[in-house]
Amino acid sequence: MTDLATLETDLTAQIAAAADEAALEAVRVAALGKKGSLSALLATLGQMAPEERKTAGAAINQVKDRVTEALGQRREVLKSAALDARLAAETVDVTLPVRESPTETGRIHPISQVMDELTAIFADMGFAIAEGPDIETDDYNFTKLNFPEGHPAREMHDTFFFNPKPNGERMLLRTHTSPVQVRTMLSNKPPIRVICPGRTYRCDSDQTHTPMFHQVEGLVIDKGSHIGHLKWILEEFCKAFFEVDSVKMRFRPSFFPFTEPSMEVDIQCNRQGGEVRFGEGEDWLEILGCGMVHPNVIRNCGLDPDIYQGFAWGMGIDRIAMLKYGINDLRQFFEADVRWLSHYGFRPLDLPSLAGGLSS
Ligand code: 2NL
Repeated sequence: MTDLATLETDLTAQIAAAADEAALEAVRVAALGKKGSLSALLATLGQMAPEERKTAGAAINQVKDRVTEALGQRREVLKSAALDARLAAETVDVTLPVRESPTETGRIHPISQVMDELTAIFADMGFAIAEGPDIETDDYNFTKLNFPEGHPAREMHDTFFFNPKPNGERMLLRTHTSPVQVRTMLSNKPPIRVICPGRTYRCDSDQTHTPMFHQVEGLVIDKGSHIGHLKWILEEFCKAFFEVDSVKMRFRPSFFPFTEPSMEVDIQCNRQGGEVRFGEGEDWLEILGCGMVHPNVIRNCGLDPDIYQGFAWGMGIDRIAMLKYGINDLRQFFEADVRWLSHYGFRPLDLPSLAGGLSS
């Protein structure tokens, strides 16, 4: 065999053996590139006699054409194999379900839900919502609320105090949300109708107490407000909150330094069968404390108690959330367990409203 025929056989074999486009390109460069084997043969034509050059030139060019043709065919085969491999590797199963979005999987904590329910109910009755700082002065948390200096009621609140300032003033974590109402009275003119939901703190921790808990308090100050208004508001609230047509309520005498008279309120319920049902039954359940605002408190907050009367109430949000949603362990509220939350939590786009149903 001539050198040319050997070269053609070699190149044809190399083309057939090229496993991918990069390998094939290397074969092409080695044959037809500037320094390639076929190019080198073509370069020898210059030194040949004219007759010899004619036949050799034609023969080399025919080989070059066949090699070029074989390269082209092999390139097409490799290209379509590469595409097949990519299509197989990159398949997507379009029948797989789409992953749920956070608006579907996220849950609202029952305490947030109950706060939203409370605010919807009272906003509907014309109440404003007020908030204030968690860190308060002794004056706003106790003194203005008619807790005498050194009175045992101050000790009963199990207060978290901060270290005293150089001037002797002691800041504290508010033990109730009442300082928010104090601030409201100091900065607003009556008539006042506010509710104040928020975090409160007492140094107490057991089965039924956590050092941080949630309260909502309400305050009405006006010229003719009386206990009848208070009873009506609380009744309307209980019916709306527990989603029943009627509730029986019982007002028992009690004591708070900031109200006179003071009362504790029970609602009638049925505890048979493990769960609590409202609007029926023979049992009583304490849900809140209330009373007429003490004249000293009205005076301490810059108003004349001979002109203005008011009433106020307060309740524990954690407790009423447990009652309404059948949660039996207070501490689970604060354990941040997503499994617990996915069971007891609420869907984020189902906002409580009186028209749409509070908890549906
Ligand atoms: C309870 C009882 C109550 C108030 C809170 C209040 C606030 C001001 C003036 C007068 Cl500024 N009163 N708040 C009144 C009565 C009861 O809470 O058992 N809370 C969990």
